[in-house]
Amino acid sequence: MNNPTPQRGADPDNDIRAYQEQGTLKALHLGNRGPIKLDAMGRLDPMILDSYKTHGFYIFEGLLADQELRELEADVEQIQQRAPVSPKAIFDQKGQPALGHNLIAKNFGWVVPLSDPVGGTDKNQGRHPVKMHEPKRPSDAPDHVLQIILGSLQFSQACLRLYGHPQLLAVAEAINGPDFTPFNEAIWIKHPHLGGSVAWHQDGTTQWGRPDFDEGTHGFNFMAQLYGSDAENGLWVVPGSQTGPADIKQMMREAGSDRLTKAVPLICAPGDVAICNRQAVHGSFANTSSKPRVTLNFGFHRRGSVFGAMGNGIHSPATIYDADRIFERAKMIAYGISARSQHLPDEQPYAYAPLKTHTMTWDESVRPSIQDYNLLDLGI
Ligand SMILES: O=C(O)CCC(=O)C(=O)O
Repeated sequence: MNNPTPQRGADPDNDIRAYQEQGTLKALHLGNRGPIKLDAMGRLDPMILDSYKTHGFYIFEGLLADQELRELEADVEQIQQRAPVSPKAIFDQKGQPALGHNLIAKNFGWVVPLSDPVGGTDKNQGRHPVKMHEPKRPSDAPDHVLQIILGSLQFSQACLRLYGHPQLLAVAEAINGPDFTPFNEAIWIKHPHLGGSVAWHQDGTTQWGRPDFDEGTHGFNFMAQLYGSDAENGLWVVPGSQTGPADIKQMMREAGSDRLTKAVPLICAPGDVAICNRQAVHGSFANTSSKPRVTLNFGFHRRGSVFGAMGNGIHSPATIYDADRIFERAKMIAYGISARSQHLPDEQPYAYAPLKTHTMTWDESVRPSIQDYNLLDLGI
């Protein structure tokens, strides 16, 4: 059968509202949300881990303090001001050399307003098999809007400090083991009335066939919410779909449109941090609402999933990941911890086992060495 094209009913506005309301209710009844709970040894409450394993995502409510949120917001604002003015530009809106103009990696991703740039194409190893509905753009919409900023730790001290968050790193340890490794980092921006969609997909592309495959093989992402997220502007996830490869085309046929029947939105307040299994089917619709969404993504893997694996070529050039490569990339964890502990000296820093015999202190003299650090992202 051909790819299903997104259909909308006779009264599309009513239909979408009903889908959003039902999805929101379902999401709030899953029981996979609440404050983070760690014991005196810094171990995550096993009930949280179970809930995450069952649903493929979990929301830590109210995790980020107001001050940290304000610092993140200021940095994200600054990055956007200093970003190239358009996809091929090398200057920012003030005519200054844009952030990243001197880097090898292409860190700024753009989208035609309200469009779906990847669904139904072979981009990203063809992992987005179906096209999303593309609402009509406002007549005054720009040609492109910024959708994603990669390698964000080199552009923002607040993001680097968030990366070293002791409670979040304890969660990474609980999910992936104490020798967990980085994946990548990204800032997702969904501009009000303009933000494009991210077609339904499962992130993992390379490890589905391994003999020891399980629901955690392709790791997970933290998704920290700057302004919150809801059914209109947020990411949607199909709970429980992380256990194996999903037939997304079939799911879409069953739904009769791009509104997958079992999907639910991430309902988050500012400062909530979700964890989302990279194998879970997820995606987001074009943001026709008046609410911005900014999500700070940073992901982690099990060492056993990346060591010796061939990279997927999506996040960095494809190569086999050996111990040196993992060590080099993992230095960002140590720098994050160090930057954070200088900024928040009263907080107990996380002890990252793989680098415990190395002293890696963050200071400005280190900055040149982290330029283009994301060329070493560990994509699988
Ligand atoms: O936040 C979004 O809208 C998309 C995020 C996503 O697809 C991902 O992290 O893989």
